[in-house]
Amino acid sequence: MRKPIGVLLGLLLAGLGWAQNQVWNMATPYPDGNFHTINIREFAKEVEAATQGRLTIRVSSGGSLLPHPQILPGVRNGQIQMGEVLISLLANENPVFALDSIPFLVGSYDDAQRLYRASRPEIENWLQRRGMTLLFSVPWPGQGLYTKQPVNSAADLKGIRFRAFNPATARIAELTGMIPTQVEAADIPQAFATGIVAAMITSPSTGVDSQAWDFTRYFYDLRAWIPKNMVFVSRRALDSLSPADREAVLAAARRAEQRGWQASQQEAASKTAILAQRGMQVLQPSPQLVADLKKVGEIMTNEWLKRAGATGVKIYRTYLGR
Ligand code: PCA
Repeated sequence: MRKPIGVLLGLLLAGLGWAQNQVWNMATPYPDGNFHTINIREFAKEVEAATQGRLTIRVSSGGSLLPHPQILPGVRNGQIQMGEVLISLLANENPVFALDSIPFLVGSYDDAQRLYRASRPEIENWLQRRGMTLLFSVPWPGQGLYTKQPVNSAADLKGIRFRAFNPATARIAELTGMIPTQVEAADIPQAFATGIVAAMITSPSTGVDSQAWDFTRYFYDLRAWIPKNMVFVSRRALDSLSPADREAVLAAARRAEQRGWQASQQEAASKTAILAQRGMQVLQPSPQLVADLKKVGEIMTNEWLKRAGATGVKIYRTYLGR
């Protein structure tokens, strides 16, 4: 008795174009213990519960499913259904993606939230035009400087081999006379161990993930910018859900975004404390170092404005409130 009903229901759903139990493969470049990944797994759990198992999201962390630069193309071409990337990794695709990685453009989470609100429509449109939907975006804690030697000004950085993670960090290195090499978060310990790099600017979270105390001694708490990740899905995959299940995914995404912004702010303090516990010198940057890096930020803002185009400038103005 039961089986024919199940078959009929299946045919009915198939006729409506809604697939039944689905599995989405989701790739993130960041490791399991990271707060972004923990948040995403919570999102996946909520989705599975809300859809009563009709949708399972299988999260692969640490770039194990696809390397970071392949994650967005992978979702776009249907190889996987969902992904997370650092938004500013895509800076060369659209100027809006570079905005959250300009040094000292934002000075707080409130600023970062306003910048996100101003840029979100363009980020969404960009993804939509390529067959993808933005689910949520969560910031990293403010970015600080990790070095082996004390650094009191940009002059002290000259000639140092520097770990870059996007075009903006490569540009910061150039403007301060450092030598940048792009290194994914998962490869940081090895890059330091083999001498490819000797300094980096990243969050306390990534410092703890990579056990920065093994290869650097100083952490300067610059909070120089607040970059964001975004989690997105293939629109085709999203559209294959029933309207109710689709709404369940979007509602869980809204909760994940809120949870993530809160977790990020807590991380900033808790992970900085771990750096100190592990023996790193956690220091306030000198006024000279801050002034030097603010100058770098001004140069980068001007460079950005030159290539931002009308949409970019509008977003920037909206953020500034003028
Ligand atoms: N962690 C990532 C991006 C920004 C951050 O805080 C990384 O270092 O690759």
